[in-house]
Amino acid sequence: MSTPAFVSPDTLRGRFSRAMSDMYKQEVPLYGDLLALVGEVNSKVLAEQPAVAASLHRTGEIERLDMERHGAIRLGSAYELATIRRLFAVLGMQPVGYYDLTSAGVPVHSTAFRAVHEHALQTSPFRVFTSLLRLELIDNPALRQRAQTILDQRQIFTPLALSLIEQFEREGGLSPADGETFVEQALETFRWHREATVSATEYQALHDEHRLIADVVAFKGPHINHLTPRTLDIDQVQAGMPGKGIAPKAVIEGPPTRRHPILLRQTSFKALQEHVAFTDQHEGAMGSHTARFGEIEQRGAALTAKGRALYDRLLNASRQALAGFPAEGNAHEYMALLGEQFSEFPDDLMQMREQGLAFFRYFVTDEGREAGAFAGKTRSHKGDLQSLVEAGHVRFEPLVYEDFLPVSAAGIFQSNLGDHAQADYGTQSNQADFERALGAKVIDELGLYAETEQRSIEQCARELGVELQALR
Ligand code: OOG
Ligand code: NI
Repeated sequence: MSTPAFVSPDTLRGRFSRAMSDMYKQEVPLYGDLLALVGEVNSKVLAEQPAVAASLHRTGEIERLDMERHGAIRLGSAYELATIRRLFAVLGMQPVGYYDLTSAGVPVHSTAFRAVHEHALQTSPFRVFTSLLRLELIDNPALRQRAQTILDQRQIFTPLALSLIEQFEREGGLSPADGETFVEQALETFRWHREATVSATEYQALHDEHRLIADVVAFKGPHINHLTPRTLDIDQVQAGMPGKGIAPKAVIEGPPTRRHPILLRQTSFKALQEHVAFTDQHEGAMGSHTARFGEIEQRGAALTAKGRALYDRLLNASRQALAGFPAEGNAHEYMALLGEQFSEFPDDLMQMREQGLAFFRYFVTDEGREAGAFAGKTRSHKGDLQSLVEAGHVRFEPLVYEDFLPVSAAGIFQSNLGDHAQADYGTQSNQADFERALGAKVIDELGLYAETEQRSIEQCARELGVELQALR
């Protein structure tokens, strides 16, 4: 018997990402306008900054730029989280990282589903920030029980999606036709439903507890709440948004503007007021709910544990120096404080590399290739990466950050929930609970970056016919 030809999960992820974008464009037309603005700014940056363009060409990132986007969903139960993990596995996406948002007053904890290998990321870098509501943080027992009952009764996956997940797990893959069906069926989970699962009064009770609780519990499914394209210059997009009728939040989350971007900078525009029908309402008597918003991001270098510790320290210092949360009134002051603090973070790739602050990918240069061909066997001594870099035989490019930032995520949540939505849940981080609900451990993102970096060094060693020691 011949083995059936399975469609690659990477191909399916690319299709799913496109289908999601098409659906969201129809649901939220402003998203289409935002994509157009991001496209304009990206073309301008590529035309005006040849060094940026050259670096993106060398790493191959240029090919994924237009496909690049992340979405976010909020789930209500362990069943939903564990099943979404299985659903995303069909699309080659694994849970990476643990984010605790409770310390920022949002009763969820989260992970990011994404591809983990650089080749897979190159085919489709689609990611989904996935949060699980922590019902145990609702202190009104009757309301908590009611929310639990509602969530236990809903089924956010179609029967066909569930059976195709089982088939994928049983047989190790899906045929191209089944893959096509799977993409269509999986999309249904993320669709917006105007019909709520609760009455207007129940909605209000949930909403009064926390707006986010209403968003998760009162609806038929975990509607995708934003889809974020990647820009090469977030300051330009932020400045261009009002001209397109889009009102951005006051401050850009993450590090300040730099010559060599690090981690992730994000901004968003306010959630839309949507018409919804509660169970005790009929057409014509609609309620409203704010769920969905728009966001853009600029991605920079992935930082090592040391670089990340420096980032966290400088960010905390900036926020502490600012009395209160960054908002409309103190946006200017906050950006200035951020700029001052971050002058301590070297904005030079050579220094970032030498100080072990960021991850890089290494590539053999044309010179290196020529020298290698001439030198033949004589180079087969234990080479040292640093001397190859200094000789110009190997060059390095920063490895792009593929993940999220908890403080930024909290800022995005807050700006869309309204500034009054903060609650004090203390710090009750519980990764073990999250992983129990997920039915798996989350992958440590730093390990993934180190592996990609190491593979690029091994590739250089092979091409040059030398041995190179591992960096870390
Ligand atoms: C997720 C907010 C976090 C990001 O990019 O950090 C996020 C949500 O609002 O559900 O998407
Ligand atoms: Ni986001």
